[in-house]
Amino acid sequence: MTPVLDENIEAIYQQVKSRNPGEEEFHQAVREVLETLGPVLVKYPEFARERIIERVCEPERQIIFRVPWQDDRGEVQINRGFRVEFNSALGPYKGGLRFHPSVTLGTVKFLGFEQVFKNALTGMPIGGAKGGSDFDPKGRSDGEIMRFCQSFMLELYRHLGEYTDVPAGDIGVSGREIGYMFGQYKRITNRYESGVLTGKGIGWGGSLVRKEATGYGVVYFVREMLRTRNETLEGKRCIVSGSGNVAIYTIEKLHQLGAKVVACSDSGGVVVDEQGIDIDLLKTLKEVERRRICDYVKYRREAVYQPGGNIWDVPCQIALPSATQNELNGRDARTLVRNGCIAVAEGANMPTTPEGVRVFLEAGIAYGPGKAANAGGVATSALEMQQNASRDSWSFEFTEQRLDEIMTGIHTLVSETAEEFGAPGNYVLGANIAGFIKVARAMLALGLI
Ligand code: NDP
Ligand code: 2IT
Repeated sequence: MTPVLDENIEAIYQQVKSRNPGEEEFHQAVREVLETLGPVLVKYPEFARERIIERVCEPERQIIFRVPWQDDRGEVQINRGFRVEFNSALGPYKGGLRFHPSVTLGTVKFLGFEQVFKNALTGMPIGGAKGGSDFDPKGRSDGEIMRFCQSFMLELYRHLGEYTDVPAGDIGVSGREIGYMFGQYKRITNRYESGVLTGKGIGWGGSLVRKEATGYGVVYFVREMLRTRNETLEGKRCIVSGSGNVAIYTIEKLHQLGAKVVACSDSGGVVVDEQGIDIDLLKTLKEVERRRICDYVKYRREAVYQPGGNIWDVPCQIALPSATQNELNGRDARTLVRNGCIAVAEGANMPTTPEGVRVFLEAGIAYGPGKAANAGGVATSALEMQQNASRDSWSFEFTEQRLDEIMTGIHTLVSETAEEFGAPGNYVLGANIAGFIKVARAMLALGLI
């Protein structure tokens, strides 16, 4: 059953729905946060008086623009670009860019909304934003990707700046795309403003560990969740959905810490490798050769490819959804619980449907929502900004240590907040409330913004 909202909060939610028609993913993300905020308004009546929730649900600025570009055949293509600058109470807008044909304004708004609270949890001085385009990079040549990125930046640059708005990658955007966008920004502005984008390459302003950070951070978060239950990762059987940036480095760190990942996926199907996913092979296929996961079994005879398969049917102790939103539904959650899953941590943003979340919470398994569990990526982006601001670059070991401390700190903050608000072990409630309170306090202090 869908939980009932507190009366005042229900009215706010209804208003969000009617003001943002058709944006179901945004409604879903807002509702999930609002469901947990009732007790906060009781403890902090000034948040209600100053209408902080209503303000937090309204982006500070939404930018939609045309992105025309020419493909390799000389034909004109038109895509739509977005940047939703959601909240800058804690610092410059910060959040990734997603290039995927499914991207709509509602998608970018849900991601921007989540980003506000996630970024607050990191404790770093960053506000929340998200952007992207309905551009589909699949099958496009390097030249086409470059021309698209240049056209995208030709419009977006005017809204960016190291003190204003600092994008990074997300689905379909990694080091290559950040390079093309940074090059174009530099050319237009005639400024080598390193801190305007994060996820840059090593050697031209990027930070070591940024590429690995989201996945590594998720695993540190799982390690901490397990610690509260006197468990470790050693020998645990895991599955990781997706096979992109987040999935790859989640798998790598799980293996480093003694767990075994037996399955991963992409939008075409699932690979099951009972010997444990070969991370070097996966990296070569995905990062170097940009191929599909189905090719994995050509090199690992003992592995099996299931076209159109459902990864959540593969029995495991730990599940790490790391592909996209709403990829794990109520049925999948029940399957996982039935198969003995003890922990779930979200590398992706909002990968679990509301029904799936309820199944996990009711089953009492350790469930780390994306806002907390995948915050290591953006936290390390903030470390990249810090290095850029001081014209310094840190060692891998030092940066990874900082990431570990940040993730452990988020776990502590979220756990303590859940306890304080009477729901020990409920990381959803803890993350939403802890993130919200930080943003709300800053908004109050800054006057009516
Ligand atoms: P990538 O583009 O590197 O990889 C995305 C992976 O997810 C691919 O395997 C892709 O499969 C799969 N996927 C994407 N969309 C769909 C879809 N609609 N249906 C099924 N599978 C899909 O992206 P990232 O690894 O960077 O991002 C993955 C998730 O992690 C996203 O939710 C993102 O928001 C989140 N995230 C990313 C961070 C980062 O630093 N990159 C930080 C925090 C969260 P295919 O190739 O077949 O499309
Ligand atoms: O969802 C996310 O946190 C990201 N895609 C990373 C954002 C960032 O600015 O590093």
